[in-house]
Amino acid sequence: MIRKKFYDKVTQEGIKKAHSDGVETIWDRLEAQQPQCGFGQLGLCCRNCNMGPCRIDPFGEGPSKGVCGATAATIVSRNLVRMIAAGAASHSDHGREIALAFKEIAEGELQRYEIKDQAKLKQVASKLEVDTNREIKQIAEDVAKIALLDFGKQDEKILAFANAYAPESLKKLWKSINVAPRNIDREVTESMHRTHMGVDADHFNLSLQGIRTALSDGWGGSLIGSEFSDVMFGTPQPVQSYANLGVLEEDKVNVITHGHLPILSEKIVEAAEDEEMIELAKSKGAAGIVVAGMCCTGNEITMRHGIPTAGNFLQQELAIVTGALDAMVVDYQCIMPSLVDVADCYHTKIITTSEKAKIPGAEHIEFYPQQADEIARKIIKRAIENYPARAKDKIKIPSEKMDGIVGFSVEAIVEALGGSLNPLIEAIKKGTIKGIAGIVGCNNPKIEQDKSHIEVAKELIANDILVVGTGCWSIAAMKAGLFKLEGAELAGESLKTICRQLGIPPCLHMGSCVDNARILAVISAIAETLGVKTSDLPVAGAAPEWMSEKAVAIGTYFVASGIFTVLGNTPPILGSVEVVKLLTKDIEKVIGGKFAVESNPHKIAELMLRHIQIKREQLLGKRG
Ligand code: BF8
Ligand code: SF4
Repeated sequence: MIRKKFYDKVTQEGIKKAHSDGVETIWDRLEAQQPQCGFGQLGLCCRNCNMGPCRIDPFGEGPSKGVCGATAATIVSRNLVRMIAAGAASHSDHGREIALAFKEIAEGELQRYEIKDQAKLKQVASKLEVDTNREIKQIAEDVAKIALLDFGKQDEKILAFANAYAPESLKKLWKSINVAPRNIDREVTESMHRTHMGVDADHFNLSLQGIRTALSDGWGGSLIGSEFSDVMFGTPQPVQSYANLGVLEEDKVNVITHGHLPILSEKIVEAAEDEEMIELAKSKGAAGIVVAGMCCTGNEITMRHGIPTAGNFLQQELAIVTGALDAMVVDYQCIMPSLVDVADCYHTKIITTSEKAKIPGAEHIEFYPQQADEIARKIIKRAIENYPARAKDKIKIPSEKMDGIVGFSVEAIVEALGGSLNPLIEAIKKGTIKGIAGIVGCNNPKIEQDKSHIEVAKELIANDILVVGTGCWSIAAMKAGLFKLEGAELAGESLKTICRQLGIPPCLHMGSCVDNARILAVISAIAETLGVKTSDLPVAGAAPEWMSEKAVAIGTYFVASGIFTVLGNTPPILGSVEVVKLLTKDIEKVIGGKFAVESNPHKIAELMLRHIQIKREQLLGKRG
């Protein structure tokens, strides 16, 4: 094993059990991959055409150019732009699916879902300058139309959603350097075009397109996904929930819904609450049905209903290793194909549901929103029927689970503050809250699971920084008790007092990865109220344990929205000094934000604190 020590004891025990059951896990496979390709790690390998693959010698002894003449800077930046494009495409394709379902609801074609939050719809509509003094159906139709046009309009104008939501200062800046996103699909397509053999070779120019593509995600695809999910399923409000594998129950049918799409997970939750299903479970000898989430779809249903979360990215195999998981229902993104191999050693059914994401060896039950209820019941039924197949001697559910308060949408934060963001802004001005930090992103087996997530957050709150976050960070934070009201005990004196007054934890769960749009909204609103640029605010971001291409897109749109962002492990860019210098230094003058790379959690926090301190001094000095 590469790592003998695990921050989360549940993971430690799970790995031990996996090994004694003869199961290989992600950590074993990482070890088997060592040493990983040095060219790949540096971003110096190109296989964008069949004159290659080409690789550049980082030591200057071998070739310094590809067959076509591409330099290290060209190759590294092209590879990075492709990562951003894949990440943006993933979030945005998810956003599109939500928008399409929303359009059908608006048109009365999809009866299985409804517009649960009409007030939110009106709020979105008025931002988009859609007349809200009409029937809900008409408003919804217009809003859906605008969203879908953002995926395919052919003019040069900025996305309607980005135009409606981004602060004027950011839009002006984006326009001035020609990175305002025009069309969500177009930016991804153009990124693929520019990185084709023999197109864009200028690393700066390529990086600008990377930025434009990332912005089409953060202020486009993700934002649409997040806002429409609120309209369709309800805007999250504070609710108690639980996290870690201990949420599974031995005497009940256990179903985990894993992936990203709330259109599916919402219906799985409903189906499991169906009396008929509960009776069926009882007829098989179970005491009931537990639905738990995993990864971001888990975040979606915990935020809206307090449904427990079984774990974050690195725990997906270990959930099966409990021997008590009757079905894992997956849609797409962050789902390891290895789940099927792990499930082979137990009785768990892996059920794929998206036509876009099939796994050899899994059972495929395709999910259509038009038949959502029937299909969700069919899936739950499969889990129930599988309950008697458990091997009793293989069952071991860890007892650990942690409670916490989740559900901090922007609306919920505003409500907790008494109706506006002003008390937060005043607290920042006074210094009782020194600043805001966003911590987001994945787990990565190269990093001790959850350790950086938690230690960075703890150090920030101890320094009176309010921490908000999403994705697998949120699940880590919840498991560590940072979403408990008592979590405030770990905060600095003034943050502690504020948390007690407001009845909020010191770290706020803002949702899934597409909900990073919520963080952008809070930051933008604060900047606009203060009449400053987002890059002037005492705000910093971090993705301490990132691994996915989506995280690269997120980091990039945060930077391009003026936020200093620390990455906890190195992206594959070290092969080009020019690209490194651009992204960690020069880009700040262009766009207001920049990246830093640092793996030590204490140093990550230090970098963020220093940045926040500098911005505080500048901001308060400027404001007199
Ligand atoms: O979209 S944080 S491991 S689950 S990519 Fe994946 Fe990373 Fe988790 Fe959600 Ni986000
Ligand atoms: Fe090699 Fe250029 Fe082809 Fe890349 S695009 S594989 S560097 S020849």
